[in-house]
Amino acid sequence: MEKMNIGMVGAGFMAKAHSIAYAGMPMFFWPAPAIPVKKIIADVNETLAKEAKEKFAFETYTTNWQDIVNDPNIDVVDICTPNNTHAEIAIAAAKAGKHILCEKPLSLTPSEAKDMYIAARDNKVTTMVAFNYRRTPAVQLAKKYIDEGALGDILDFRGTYLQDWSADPSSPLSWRFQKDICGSGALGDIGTHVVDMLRFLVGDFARVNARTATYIKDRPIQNAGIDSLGNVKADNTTPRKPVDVDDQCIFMIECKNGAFGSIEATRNAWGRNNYITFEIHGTKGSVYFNYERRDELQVCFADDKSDRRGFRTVYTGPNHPYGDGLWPIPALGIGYTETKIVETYDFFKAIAESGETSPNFRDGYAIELISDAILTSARTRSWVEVPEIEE
Ligand code: SOE
Repeated sequence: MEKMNIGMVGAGFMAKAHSIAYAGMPMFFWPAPAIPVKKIIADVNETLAKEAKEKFAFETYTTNWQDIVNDPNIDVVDICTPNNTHAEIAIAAAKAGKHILCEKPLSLTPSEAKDMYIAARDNKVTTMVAFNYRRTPAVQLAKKYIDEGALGDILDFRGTYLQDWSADPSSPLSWRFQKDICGSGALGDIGTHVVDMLRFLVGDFARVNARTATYIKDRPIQNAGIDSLGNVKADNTTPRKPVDVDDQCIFMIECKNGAFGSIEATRNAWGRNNYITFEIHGTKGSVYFNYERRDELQVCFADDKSDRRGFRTVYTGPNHPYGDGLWPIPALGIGYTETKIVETYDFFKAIAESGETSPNFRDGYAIELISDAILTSARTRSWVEVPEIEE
């Protein structure tokens, strides 16, 4: 069976998630489209890189990502670094003929995303952006129902991504709160996950109308290092710096197919953990999904008899998307890891079959255009058209 040599850039939270996925993918999906081989991991912090080599079972490590891109034995470059580094690494990797898995969001700006998309297209490499939540089997089941026409014409939808890990003002000013590193706050970090899911489920966005807010105006400085996601609080002697990104983003959406909806994203919602939800209404039925109950999809079909019509729970398992590879009993428990394993499977399958998968860099570019329109709308307090992709 073909092997695929991986070079990973970044040794933090996403490096762990992706490393587990490389190890687990062949155990769930056999015969695997290829066997991932964890060759090199890079991090600017040598201590982190050295530790990650051991912890995530790579053959070697480096502090220089160019060693990975320039290594002729590397097939795939996996970008697990903060958003401001994605473009330089991805464009160099594409020009070196490497297939690329890049963490979300794709880039800081639509211009960077366009350059990344064109570099990948012109060098004929397969790409994926790690919007993993769409690969939850229950989300794929919703897509199956929609594509089969079981919900009829889609009328409206609403999505949320609510967390509370940065609701405490003593949560540090990590890279996720510095515009020159992250691009935007809740919108880019978590709102784009819901944008990806609802583009996938309902269709392309035509125009948006948004509001953003920054509730916590300054935070304790965090000097580089891994983002502790609010689990490490700074004491009140630590100097503070202003926050220049959104804490909250709420926006309305008109889709090209006429569907109308809204999305809310904030990391300051006390009591909400990883509260990714959507509810979609069609002329023949509705679906509701809550990632915190991710084995379940709530469904209601208009042609149910009137004395028994209502939302009922479908528990995903072997008879549902990816069921041939995942656990053999419904509701045995899909986890975050399984969504990353499915992501890796689809990415490697696309490479092996020299096909395309999604979300790829073209989708990532489209999402950057949507994010930019959202921020413009919030600034101008008006509806803003989402530009077409410039091929
Ligand atoms: C922080 O909000 C975060 O780690 C996001 O960056 C991830 O994309 C999401 O999957 C979990 O929360």
